[in-house]
Amino acid sequence: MSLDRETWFTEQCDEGGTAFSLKIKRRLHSEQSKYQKIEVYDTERFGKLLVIDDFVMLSSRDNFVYHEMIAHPALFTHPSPRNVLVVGGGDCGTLREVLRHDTVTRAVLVDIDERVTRVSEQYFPELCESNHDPRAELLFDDGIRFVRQSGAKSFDVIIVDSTDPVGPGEVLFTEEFYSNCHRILGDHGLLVQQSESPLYHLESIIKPMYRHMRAAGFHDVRSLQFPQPVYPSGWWTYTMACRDRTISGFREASAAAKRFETVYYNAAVHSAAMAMPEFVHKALVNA
Ligand code: AG3
Repeated sequence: MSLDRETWFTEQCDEGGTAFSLKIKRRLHSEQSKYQKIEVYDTERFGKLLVIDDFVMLSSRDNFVYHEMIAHPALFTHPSPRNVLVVGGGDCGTLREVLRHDTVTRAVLVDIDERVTRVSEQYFPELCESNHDPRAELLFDDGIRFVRQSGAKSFDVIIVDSTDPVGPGEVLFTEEFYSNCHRILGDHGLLVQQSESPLYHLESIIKPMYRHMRAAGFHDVRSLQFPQPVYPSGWWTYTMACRDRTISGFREASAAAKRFETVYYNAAVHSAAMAMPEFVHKALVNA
């Protein structure tokens, strides 16, 4: 059965030999920015959909999983996160979650493409609701250069909320980038990056990421897994690296007593997300 192009948006995934479609009402926005093609669709059941270069970035309906899981596990693992850097994440959903932590005194977001933020302000205002928080700084610049030029030990947590490792996001998956991240992280500093599907990208992306992070000097690397219905395979990971010590747990009591609302994240989900399925564990233990 072929899907009518008028009523369905489809993302094809070559690595999986799969495609995922959402029934759409109409396309609300389309532009070619200086860096990429940005589109917004109104879907039948998933709210609005942000698409960059034909890849699904987020939907109104399920982005809470992605954004809560990229921010809270790292922020509840660091003993006292104050200065946080978000690289990419121009839709600002990650920044909003970071700013829920009252230990955070400064959150810098550096995305190369200002148009992603402007489009998100228009179509996903809920994700941008903390952009005017006095602790937030939005910079539209090259994240690689920003990290290269930042001073030693200037951040406690770095969150890389990138696209797939193709196009402008590719350089964010390299050892050189991780070395600079390592240098600008303070004591017990953590780097966390979206690391694609455990089912499709274990060998091609997650394993090399472990190698590059370790080669860059990170002492320990661990992945977390969670469902993400709109991404290829519906199953996704983040990979977290600690600058100078083993990631053995998190501030569980603080997470359990968190003073902000979440939809997906809680202390039990955090513990569960750290548990590695057998095939993932085997692949990564000696990566
Ligand atoms: N970041 C994109 C994650 C990768 C999606 N990949 C895909 N659809 N093939 C999302 C940014 C959300 N802040």
